[in-house]
Amino acid sequence: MVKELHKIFEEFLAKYRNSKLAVATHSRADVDSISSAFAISKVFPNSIICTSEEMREGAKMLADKFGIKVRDLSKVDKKKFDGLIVVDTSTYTLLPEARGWKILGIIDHHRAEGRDMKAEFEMIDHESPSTAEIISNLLPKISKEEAFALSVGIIADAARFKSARKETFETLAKLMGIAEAKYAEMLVYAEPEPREEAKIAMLNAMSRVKFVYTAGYIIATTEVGSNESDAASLIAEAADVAFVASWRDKEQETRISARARPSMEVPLNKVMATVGKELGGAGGGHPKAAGLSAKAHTQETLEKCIEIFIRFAEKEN
Ligand SMILES: [Mn+2]
Repeated sequence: MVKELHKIFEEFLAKYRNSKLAVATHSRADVDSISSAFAISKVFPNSIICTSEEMREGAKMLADKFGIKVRDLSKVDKKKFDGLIVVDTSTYTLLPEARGWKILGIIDHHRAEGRDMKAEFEMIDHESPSTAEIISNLLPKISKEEAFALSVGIIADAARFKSARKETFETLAKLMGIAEAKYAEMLVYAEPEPREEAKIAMLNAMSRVKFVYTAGYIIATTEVGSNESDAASLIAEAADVAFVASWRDKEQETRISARARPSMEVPLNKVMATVGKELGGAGGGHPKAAGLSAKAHTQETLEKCIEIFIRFAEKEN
């Protein structure tokens, strides 16, 4: 844990503890962002929790379990609040409703590409596999419920510990002690049973996979109507890298979810940032799990992903 973050957090608390705040997750909140918002809202007693778009399954289950009241950020009157705390993102692409809000604090673990939010207090550690891990080490006191929720966030974002570090296990062990819950119980929330439509979307994505073997890597691409990140994770179990496209009619844009095997060395967050920029959108994320939005059709976007990926891969060699 970066020592500096503790100091920033203490100053942040001292200044805004009693302010009227909204704590917001990124859109389509996952368990990392909802558990982070839940824990942070506890230390700011006059805060509410906000999200945008429908939450993911695990996040919904966690919210139900602990009675976490979640409001739609676009329907909250910002004039009635002193400001916003954003958790688990620092880009407007993933939380457009934050525009116009005074952002007082950001707690996030994503890399700098695509970061366009600015806050008075920024607690960002891109070495951390989850925001929940950062927060677990910032909070002076953690209740049983918060410990359970944060554990789930850590388990989910570390992708079954593929991206874990020593601190991840130490933090999780400490939280599990407080939560008094079994790992299997937490896994139900961290990796919820997919719905039928998600299973069908993943199988459809797999049936349409195309792949090329170039620059020393097997690159798979496919298209799907929804669940692109689930499909990308699944396909990247076999291919070195998977780019899964999904067309969004409402936004008239393509979303790409990119995933890589642990041995793949090209930083996907940089690939996504470059492709996003070239196609009028934005991208970012982590080296082995990243995404983008682009103002282009799915095929064109996928072709661009391969082109830029190869450019980066050749630079590595
Ligand atoms: Mn996260």
